[in-house]
Amino acid sequence: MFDFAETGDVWHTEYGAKATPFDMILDLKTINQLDKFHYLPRQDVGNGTLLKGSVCYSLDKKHWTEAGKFEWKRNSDVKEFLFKDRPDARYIKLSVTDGTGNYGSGRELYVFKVPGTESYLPGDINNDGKIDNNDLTSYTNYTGLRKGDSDFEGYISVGDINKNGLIDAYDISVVATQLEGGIDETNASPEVGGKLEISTPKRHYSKNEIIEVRVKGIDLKAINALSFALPYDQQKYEFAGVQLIHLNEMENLTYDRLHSNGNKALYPTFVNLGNKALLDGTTDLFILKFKAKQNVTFDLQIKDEILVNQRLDSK
Ligand SMILES: [Ca+2]
Ligand SMILES: [Ca+2]
Repeated sequence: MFDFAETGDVWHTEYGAKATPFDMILDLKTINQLDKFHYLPRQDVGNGTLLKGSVCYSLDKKHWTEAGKFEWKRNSDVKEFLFKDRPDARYIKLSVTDGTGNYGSGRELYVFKVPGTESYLPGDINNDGKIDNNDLTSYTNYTGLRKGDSDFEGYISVGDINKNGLIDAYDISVVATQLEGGIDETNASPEVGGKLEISTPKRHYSKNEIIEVRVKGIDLKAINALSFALPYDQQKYEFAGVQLIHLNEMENLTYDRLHSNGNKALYPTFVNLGNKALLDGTTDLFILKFKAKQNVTFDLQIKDEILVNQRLDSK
């Protein structure tokens, strides 16, 4: 169990320490359509033989869905757990409430995907079985693409890893955190916090004036990537560029997108590739420039803001 050795060894929780209740999380490394798993107890069904608990699954290790409970007899028979709904998942969690002697143990745990289905690597948007710069390039072109856009359905929607109907800094971070040597997850801060604010020096602008929209981070904590949407009326505004102020080495993936329904939105998007300095504290980040196409009262508002840390926690 948990060492990828096929057979011949035994996993056991720490001796002399009451383990139950405890959670075991299996990372399948790819997304699979789950069929069932087999739990092989110790031959002697000694301490730690799993007896009772529940099973959950997840795509992102944060949002869990319960698949059911198990209650197994204490014998050496192979125990089978069926995923009735055959869900797609990367993570499986066994929440063990009862194990022999209050321990956990086992020989093997085999997970079966639905026969004939393909494993899918999160972020592998060009579907070549690996994560590299080609996936980043694809994501760069899809930044801000939404459910409802004509090219969203199909394989791009699979790239919407946090399933919010939008290709955003979270989805891109899944790839970006694996590039340039990746990040050291053990050192990555568990924090993620703060918010973004926009402001302009004044409210009313005449035709052809440049509107400078200052984007400020407030109380940022360990931010490794950020994005938001700024929907705008193209009769009134024309996007004219970004001036960077304080984004360290973040990659600028900002996209000025025309949606299939004719609406426009700017998607300011900044993502660290690999292990780079994080954004912390309260600071001006960048300035978005728009040209007023007529006399306007500035009325744009941030939507779909997402701040992501290196461990892919987001808010
Ligand atoms: Ca790929
Ligand atoms: Ca998304």
